Amino acid sequence: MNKIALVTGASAGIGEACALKLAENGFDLIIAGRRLENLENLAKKIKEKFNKEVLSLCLDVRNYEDVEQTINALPEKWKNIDVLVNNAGLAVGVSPIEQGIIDDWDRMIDTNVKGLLYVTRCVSPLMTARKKGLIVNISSIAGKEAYPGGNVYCGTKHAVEAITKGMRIDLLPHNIRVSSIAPGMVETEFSLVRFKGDENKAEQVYEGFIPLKAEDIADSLLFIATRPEHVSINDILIMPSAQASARDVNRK
Ligand code: NDP
Ligand code: 8X3
Repeated sequence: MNKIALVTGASAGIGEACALKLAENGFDLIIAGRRLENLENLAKKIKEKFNKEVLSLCLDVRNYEDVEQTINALPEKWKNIDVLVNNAGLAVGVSPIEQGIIDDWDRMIDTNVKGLLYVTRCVSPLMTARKKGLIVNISSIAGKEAYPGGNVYCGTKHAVEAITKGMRIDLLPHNIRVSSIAPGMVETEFSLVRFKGDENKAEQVYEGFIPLKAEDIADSLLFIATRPEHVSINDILIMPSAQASARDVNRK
């Protein structure tokens, strides 16, 4: 069996690109997300293009019972997960804090923080038992800075940064490497989700400059995943050339 990678949020954007990149480079894939149809299309593509084995998991990372049951029910050979990519996540809304929408806050905190923890809680014991593994958390420039209307989303990604550091310390005796990738603006479904389906608002986010592509993040992931075992890439901050900070974008 080849090395195995589990990618959460593989039904779109960065997660989908990461799954494709890992399959192209020899990994068998467990792909997870809520939209099963997207996952099945991706699985078909991976099998046809790269001749790799794929397991699709219809999974909402916010539901701990489902996460636990799904990971426990993996066929034995699929439990040998070498790389976990904690990618599932979202921003919802840009309201200032005093007008914040509680349901938006809950969705972000439950997905970006608790979901990442739930998946890690269930997968990391499989890694500690084998004394090997790599966990890559997808953070954000929003994990390093705050910006107007970013309040809770930035809070969740700051949490991802802190949790990543804590995970690295706890998993050190078990020979498990923990990395984070913090992207600036990447053109995916991210802004469409943030603006609740408003295509005009979503398109405006990427107007007048060249944003990152999901494949750019997949390249960073592949770099991390293909270092020799004595090398840990702890942190990658990757931005479009036209972006200098969360708030500074050079638009033409
Ligand atoms: P997309 O909206 O394109 O993809 C998000 C993915 O997360 C989808 O596959 C979605 O799948 C999955 N997801 C969302 N909620 C859940 C859930 N409850 N359970 C399982 N899966 C879920 O956005 P991106 O690809 O851009 O985002 C991926 C990650 O990258 C996120 O963590 C995001 O915060 C981060 N990021 C994005 C940046 C950007 O500019 N795009 C920049 C920095 C970081 P489904 O809906 O099928 O469940
Ligand atoms: C996504 C990038 O700048 O919208 O994490 O926070 S940003």
